Amino acid sequence: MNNQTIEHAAAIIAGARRLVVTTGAGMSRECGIPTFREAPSALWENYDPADLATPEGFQKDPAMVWKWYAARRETIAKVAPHPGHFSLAELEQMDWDDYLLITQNIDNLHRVAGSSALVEIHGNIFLFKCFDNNHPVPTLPDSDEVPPRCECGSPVRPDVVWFGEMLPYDGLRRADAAISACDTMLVVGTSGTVYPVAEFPALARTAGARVIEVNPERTPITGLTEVYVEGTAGEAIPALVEAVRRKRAG
Ligand code: BJW
Repeated sequence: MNNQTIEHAAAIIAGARRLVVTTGAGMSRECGIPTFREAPSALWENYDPADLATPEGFQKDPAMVWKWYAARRETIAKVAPHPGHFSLAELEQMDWDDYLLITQNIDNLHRVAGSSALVEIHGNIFLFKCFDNNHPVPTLPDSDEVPPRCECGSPVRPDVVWFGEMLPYDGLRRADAAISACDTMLVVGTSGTVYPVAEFPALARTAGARVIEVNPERTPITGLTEVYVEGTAGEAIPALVEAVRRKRAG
Protein backbone atom coordinates (compact mmCIF):
# COMPACT_ATOMS: atom_id res chain seq x y z
CA MET A 1 0.00 0.00 0.00
CA ASN A 2 1.46 3.28 -1.17
CA ASN A 3 1.11 6.36 1.10
CA GLN A 4 1.07 8.80 -1.79
CA THR A 5 -1.80 6.94 -3.40
CA ILE A 6 -3.75 6.96 -0.12
CA GLU A 7 -3.16 10.71 0.20
CA HIS A 8 -4.30 11.27 -3.40
CA ALA A 9 -7.49 9.23 -2.88
CA ALA A 10 -8.12 10.96 0.47
CA ALA A 11 -7.81 14.41 -1.11
CA ILE A 12 -10.54 13.50 -3.61
CA ILE A 13 -12.86 12.11 -0.93
CA ALA A 14 -12.20 15.03 1.43
CA GLY A 15 -13.31 17.41 -1.33
CA ALA A 16 -16.42 15.36 -2.21
CA ARG A 17 -19.99 16.35 -1.21
CA ARG A 18 -21.96 13.36 -2.54
CA LEU A 19 -20.18 10.09 -1.93
CA VAL A 20 -21.20 6.54 -2.89
CA VAL A 21 -19.22 3.60 -1.50
CA THR A 22 -19.72 0.13 -2.95
CA THR A 23 -18.32 -3.04 -1.42
CA GLY A 24 -17.97 -6.67 -2.45
CA ALA A 25 -16.77 -9.92 -0.95
CA GLY A 26 -13.16 -8.67 -0.62
CA MET A 27 -14.40 -6.24 2.04
CA SER A 28 -15.03 -9.14 4.40
CA ARG A 29 -12.11 -11.37 3.34
CA GLU A 30 -9.97 -10.33 6.33
CA CYS A 31 -12.82 -11.33 8.68
CA GLY A 32 -12.32 -14.91 7.48
CA ILE A 33 -15.22 -15.03 5.02
CA PRO A 34 -14.10 -16.52 1.71
CA THR A 35 -14.71 -14.57 -1.50
CA PHE A 36 -16.61 -16.09 -4.40
CA ARG A 37 -14.13 -16.35 -7.22
CA GLU A 38 -10.60 -16.61 -5.79
CA ALA A 39 -8.79 -19.86 -5.14
CA PRO A 40 -7.93 -21.52 -2.83
CA SER A 41 -10.71 -20.55 -0.40
CA ALA A 42 -13.26 -19.55 -3.01
CA LEU A 43 -16.80 -20.34 -1.96
CA TRP A 44 -17.71 -21.91 -5.26
CA GLU A 45 -14.54 -23.90 -5.78
CA ASN A 46 -16.26 -27.25 -5.32
CA TYR A 47 -19.70 -26.31 -6.58
CA ASP A 48 -21.39 -25.08 -9.70
CA PRO A 49 -22.90 -21.63 -9.00
CA ALA A 50 -25.90 -22.69 -11.05
CA ASP A 51 -26.63 -25.38 -8.44
CA LEU A 52 -26.35 -23.03 -5.46
CA ALA A 53 -27.25 -19.47 -6.34
CA THR A 54 -30.15 -19.81 -8.76
CA PRO A 55 -33.86 -20.42 -8.21
CA GLU A 56 -33.53 -23.45 -10.51
CA GLY A 57 -30.79 -24.89 -8.27
CA PHE A 58 -32.99 -24.49 -5.21
CA GLN A 59 -35.92 -26.14 -6.96
CA LYS A 60 -33.69 -29.04 -8.01
CA ASP A 61 -32.16 -29.69 -4.59
CA PRO A 62 -33.56 -27.40 -1.87
CA ALA A 63 -31.90 -29.38 0.95
CA MET A 64 -28.40 -29.02 -0.52
CA VAL A 65 -28.80 -25.28 -1.11
CA TRP A 66 -30.33 -24.77 2.35
CA LYS A 67 -27.41 -26.62 3.99
CA TRP A 68 -24.80 -24.60 2.03
CA TYR A 69 -26.36 -21.35 3.23
CA ALA A 70 -26.77 -22.70 6.78
CA ALA A 71 -23.04 -23.52 6.90
CA ARG A 72 -22.13 -20.06 5.60
CA ARG A 73 -24.52 -18.46 8.12
CA GLU A 74 -22.76 -20.37 10.90
CA THR A 75 -19.33 -19.13 9.73
CA ILE A 76 -20.52 -15.54 9.37
CA ALA A 77 -22.26 -15.51 12.78
CA LYS A 78 -18.91 -16.22 14.43
CA VAL A 79 -16.97 -13.31 12.88
CA ALA A 80 -16.81 -9.62 13.71
CA PRO A 81 -16.31 -6.62 11.44
CA HIS A 82 -12.69 -5.52 10.91
CA PRO A 83 -11.34 -1.94 11.23
CA GLY A 84 -12.25 -1.20 7.59
CA HIS A 85 -15.96 -1.81 8.31
CA PHE A 86 -15.79 0.50 11.35
CA SER A 87 -13.92 3.14 9.34
CA LEU A 88 -16.69 3.20 6.71
CA ALA A 89 -19.23 3.72 9.51
CA GLU A 90 -17.10 6.69 10.68
CA LEU A 91 -16.87 8.01 7.12
CA GLU A 92 -20.68 8.12 6.97
CA GLN A 93 -20.72 10.41 10.03
CA MET A 94 -18.63 13.10 8.31
CA ASP A 95 -20.36 16.08 6.74
CA TRP A 96 -21.94 15.10 3.38
CA ASP A 97 -24.76 16.40 1.23
CA ASP A 98 -25.41 12.76 0.37
CA TYR A 99 -23.75 9.50 1.39
CA LEU A 100 -24.72 5.91 0.56
CA LEU A 101 -22.98 2.59 1.10
CA ILE A 102 -24.14 -0.08 -1.35
CA THR A 103 -22.92 -3.54 -0.42
CA GLN A 104 -23.19 -6.74 -2.41
CA ASN A 105 -22.36 -8.63 0.77
CA ILE A 106 -25.09 -10.55 2.54
CA ASP A 107 -23.05 -10.93 5.74
CA ASN A 108 -24.60 -8.09 7.79
CA LEU A 109 -21.13 -6.84 8.84
CA HIS A 110 -21.58 -3.21 7.72
CA ARG A 111 -24.75 -3.00 9.83
CA VAL A 112 -22.98 -4.56 12.83
CA ALA A 113 -20.14 -2.03 12.41
CA GLY A 114 -22.66 0.84 12.57
CA SER A 115 -23.27 1.87 8.93
CA SER A 116 -26.87 3.01 8.53
CA ALA A 117 -27.04 4.76 5.14
CA LEU A 118 -26.81 1.28 3.70
CA VAL A 119 -28.33 -0.74 0.87
CA GLU A 120 -27.76 -4.52 1.00
CA ILE A 121 -28.39 -4.93 -2.68
CA HIS A 122 -27.99 -8.75 -2.78
CA GLY A 123 -30.00 -9.29 0.44
CA ASN A 124 -29.04 -10.55 3.88
CA ILE A 125 -28.26 -14.13 4.86
CA PHE A 126 -29.95 -13.70 8.26
CA LEU A 127 -33.32 -12.90 6.67
CA PHE A 128 -35.69 -15.47 5.19
CA LYS A 129 -38.66 -15.60 2.85
CA CYS A 130 -40.67 -18.36 1.25
CA PHE A 131 -39.75 -19.56 -2.20
CA ASP A 132 -43.18 -19.55 -3.86
CA ASN A 133 -44.81 -16.40 -2.50
CA ASN A 134 -41.97 -14.25 -1.11
CA HIS A 135 -43.70 -14.16 2.30
CA PRO A 136 -41.21 -12.82 4.85
CA VAL A 137 -40.37 -15.49 7.45
CA PRO A 138 -39.13 -13.50 10.49
CA THR A 139 -38.59 -16.57 12.68
CA LEU A 140 -37.66 -19.99 11.38
CA PRO A 141 -40.30 -22.58 12.30
CA ASP A 142 -39.22 -25.17 14.88
CA SER A 143 -39.12 -28.14 12.51
CA ASP A 144 -36.81 -30.93 11.38
CA GLU A 145 -37.67 -30.35 7.75
CA VAL A 146 -34.79 -29.22 5.53
CA PRO A 147 -35.56 -26.59 4.41
CA PRO A 148 -38.33 -25.62 6.82
CA ARG A 149 -41.70 -24.56 5.43
CA CYS A 150 -43.58 -21.28 5.52
CA GLU A 151 -47.13 -21.28 6.94
CA CYS A 152 -48.31 -21.30 3.30
CA GLY A 153 -46.51 -24.63 2.72
CA SER A 154 -43.74 -23.27 0.51
CA PRO A 155 -40.11 -24.04 1.35
CA VAL A 156 -38.19 -21.28 3.14
CA ARG A 157 -35.07 -19.81 1.48
CA PRO A 158 -32.54 -17.14 2.45
CA ASP A 159 -33.60 -13.62 1.46
CA VAL A 160 -30.67 -13.15 -0.92
CA VAL A 161 -30.56 -12.38 -4.65
CA TRP A 162 -29.73 -15.31 -6.90
CA PHE A 163 -28.64 -15.18 -10.55
CA GLY A 164 -31.57 -14.40 -12.82
CA GLU A 165 -33.52 -12.73 -10.01
CA MET A 166 -34.37 -9.05 -9.80
CA LEU A 167 -32.56 -6.98 -7.18
CA PRO A 168 -34.77 -5.46 -4.45
CA TYR A 169 -36.73 -2.61 -6.02
CA ASP A 170 -36.28 -0.08 -3.17
CA GLY A 171 -32.55 -0.77 -2.88
CA LEU A 172 -32.02 -0.43 -6.62
CA ARG A 173 -34.01 2.82 -6.70
CA ARG A 174 -31.94 4.30 -3.84
CA ALA A 175 -28.72 3.13 -5.47
CA ASP A 176 -29.67 4.59 -8.87
CA ALA A 177 -30.58 7.95 -7.33
CA ALA A 178 -27.35 8.17 -5.32
CA ILE A 179 -25.14 7.07 -8.24
CA SER A 180 -26.63 9.47 -10.75
CA ALA A 181 -26.10 12.38 -8.30
CA CYS A 182 -22.74 11.44 -6.76
CA ASP A 183 -19.52 13.35 -7.38
CA THR A 184 -17.27 10.53 -6.05
CA MET A 185 -17.50 6.74 -5.86
CA LEU A 186 -15.26 4.50 -3.75
CA VAL A 187 -15.29 0.86 -4.89
CA VAL A 188 -13.91 -1.74 -2.46
CA GLY A 189 -13.20 -5.45 -2.91
CA THR A 190 -15.34 -6.52 -5.82
CA SER A 191 -14.32 -8.40 -8.97
CA GLY A 192 -16.72 -6.23 -10.98
CA THR A 193 -18.14 -9.20 -12.81
CA VAL A 194 -21.71 -9.49 -11.52
CA TYR A 195 -24.37 -7.20 -12.99
CA PRO A 196 -26.01 -4.81 -12.45
CA VAL A 197 -23.58 -3.74 -9.67
CA ALA A 198 -20.60 -4.25 -12.02
CA GLU A 199 -21.78 -1.31 -14.08
CA PHE A 200 -22.25 1.11 -11.16
CA PRO A 201 -18.73 2.64 -11.50
CA ALA A 202 -19.30 3.23 -15.24
CA LEU A 203 -22.67 4.83 -14.49
CA ALA A 204 -21.01 7.06 -11.90
CA ARG A 205 -18.29 8.03 -14.38
CA THR A 206 -20.92 8.85 -17.01
CA ALA A 207 -22.65 11.06 -14.43
CA GLY A 208 -19.35 12.92 -13.98
CA ALA A 209 -18.11 11.29 -10.76
CA ARG A 210 -14.50 10.53 -9.83
CA VAL A 211 -13.93 6.83 -9.13
CA ILE A 212 -11.48 5.35 -6.61
CA GLU A 213 -10.88 1.62 -6.18
CA VAL A 214 -9.37 -0.34 -3.28
CA ASN A 215 -8.45 -3.92 -4.19
CA PRO A 216 -5.25 -6.00 -3.95
CA GLU A 217 -5.84 -7.09 -7.57
CA ARG A 218 -6.69 -5.10 -10.66
CA THR A 219 -10.25 -5.62 -11.95
CA PRO A 220 -12.38 -4.58 -14.95
CA ILE A 221 -13.19 -1.45 -12.89
CA THR A 222 -9.55 -0.37 -12.50
CA GLY A 223 -9.43 1.20 -15.96
CA LEU A 224 -12.27 3.55 -14.99
CA THR A 225 -10.58 4.83 -11.87
CA GLU A 226 -8.77 8.08 -11.20
CA VAL A 227 -6.95 6.44 -8.27
CA TYR A 228 -6.37 2.72 -7.81
CA VAL A 229 -5.25 1.82 -4.28
CA GLU A 230 -3.52 -1.54 -4.44
CA GLY A 231 -4.26 -2.81 -0.96
CA THR A 232 -6.68 -4.71 1.24
CA ALA A 233 -9.83 -3.28 2.78
CA GLY A 234 -8.64 -4.01 6.33
CA GLU A 235 -5.47 -1.95 5.85
CA ALA A 236 -6.29 0.63 3.19
CA ILE A 237 -9.74 1.76 4.34
CA PRO A 238 -8.71 2.80 7.90
CA ALA A 239 -5.67 4.64 6.47
CA LEU A 240 -7.82 6.32 3.83
CA VAL A 241 -10.55 7.40 6.25
CA GLU A 242 -7.99 8.70 8.73
CA ALA A 243 -6.35 10.74 5.94
CA VAL A 244 -9.78 12.13 4.91
CA ARG A 245 -10.44 13.14 8.53
CA ARG A 246 -7.07 14.94 8.72
CA LYS A 247 -7.63 16.77 5.45
CA ARG A 248 -11.15 17.84 6.41
CA ALA A 249 -9.92 19.03 9.82
CA GLY A 250 -6.94 20.90 8.42
C1 BJW B 1 -10.03 -7.93 -1.62
C2 BJW B 1 -9.47 -8.53 -0.55
C3 BJW B 1 -9.23 -7.71 0.53
C4 BJW B 1 -9.69 -10.06 -1.95
N1 BJW B 1 -9.55 -6.46 0.47
N2 BJW B 1 -10.41 -6.69 -1.76
C5 BJW B 1 -25.38 -8.03 -18.11
C6 BJW B 1 -24.43 -8.74 -18.81
C7 BJW B 1 -24.25 -10.10 -18.55
C8 BJW B 1 -25.02 -10.78 -17.61
C9 BJW B 1 -25.96 -10.06 -16.92
C10 BJW B 1 -26.14 -8.72 -17.18
N3 BJW B 1 -27.13 -8.28 -16.36
C11 BJW B 1 -27.54 -9.31 -15.59
C12 BJW B 1 -26.86 -10.42 -15.92
C13 BJW B 1 -27.01 -11.76 -15.30
C14 BJW B 1 -26.35 -11.89 -13.94
C15 BJW B 1 -24.84 -11.66 -14.04
O1 BJW B 1 -24.32 -10.65 -13.66
N4 BJW B 1 -24.11 -12.63 -14.55
C16 BJW B 1 -22.65 -12.49 -14.63
C17 BJW B 1 -22.00 -13.69 -13.98
C18 BJW B 1 -22.25 -12.23 -16.04
N5 BJW B 1 -26.92 -11.01 -12.95
C19 BJW B 1 -28.05 -11.30 -12.35
O2 BJW B 1 -28.69 -12.31 -12.62
C20 BJW B 1 -28.59 -10.32 -11.32
N6 BJW B 1 -29.97 -10.07 -11.55
C21 BJW B 1 -30.38 -9.24 -12.53
O3 BJW B 1 -29.60 -8.60 -13.20
O4 BJW B 1 -31.76 -9.19 -12.68
C22 BJW B 1 -32.27 -8.68 -13.89
C23 BJW B 1 -32.04 -9.73 -14.96
C24 BJW B 1 -32.48 -11.00 -14.73
C25 BJW B 1 -32.26 -11.98 -15.71
C26 BJW B 1 -31.57 -11.66 -16.88
C27 BJW B 1 -31.12 -10.36 -17.08
C28 BJW B 1 -31.37 -9.38 -16.10
C29 BJW B 1 -28.51 -10.93 -9.92
C30 BJW B 1 -27.12 -11.13 -9.46
C31 BJW B 1 -27.14 -11.81 -8.10
C32 BJW B 1 -25.75 -12.16 -7.60
N7 BJW B 1 -25.86 -12.98 -6.45
C33 BJW B 1 -24.66 -13.40 -5.77
C34 BJW B 1 -25.05 -14.43 -4.69
C35 BJW B 1 -25.72 -13.72 -3.51
C36 BJW B 1 -26.08 -14.67 -2.42
C37 BJW B 1 -24.86 -15.34 -1.81
O5 BJW B 1 -23.99 -14.70 -1.26
O6 BJW B 1 -24.82 -16.57 -1.90
O7 BJW B 1 -23.99 -12.27 -5.19
S1 BJW B 1 -23.41 -14.07 -6.88
C38 BJW B 1 -22.02 -13.44 -5.97
O8 BJW B 1 -21.29 -12.50 -6.81
C39 BJW B 1 -22.62 -12.61 -4.82
C40 BJW B 1 -21.72 -11.41 -4.82
O9 BJW B 1 -22.38 -10.32 -4.17
C41 BJW B 1 -21.47 -11.18 -6.28
C42 BJW B 1 -20.27 -10.35 -6.58
O10 BJW B 1 -19.09 -10.94 -6.15
P1 BJW B 1 -17.94 -10.04 -5.55
O11 BJW B 1 -18.41 -9.38 -4.32
O12 BJW B 1 -17.40 -9.17 -6.60
O13 BJW B 1 -16.87 -11.14 -5.08
P2 BJW B 1 -15.68 -11.86 -5.91
O14 BJW B 1 -15.29 -13.06 -5.17
O15 BJW B 1 -16.07 -12.03 -7.32
O16 BJW B 1 -14.49 -10.81 -5.89
C43 BJW B 1 -13.80 -10.52 -4.69
C44 BJW B 1 -12.88 -9.36 -4.95
O17 BJW B 1 -12.26 -8.99 -3.71
C45 BJW B 1 -11.71 -9.65 -5.91
O18 BJW B 1 -11.58 -8.58 -6.84
C46 BJW B 1 -10.47 -9.69 -5.00
O19 BJW B 1 -9.27 -9.23 -5.63
C47 BJW B 1 -10.89 -8.75 -3.91
N8 BJW B 1 -10.25 -8.97 -2.63
N9 BJW B 1 -9.30 -9.92 -0.87
C48 BJW B 1 -10.12 -5.95 -0.67
N10 BJW B 1 -8.67 -8.26 1.65
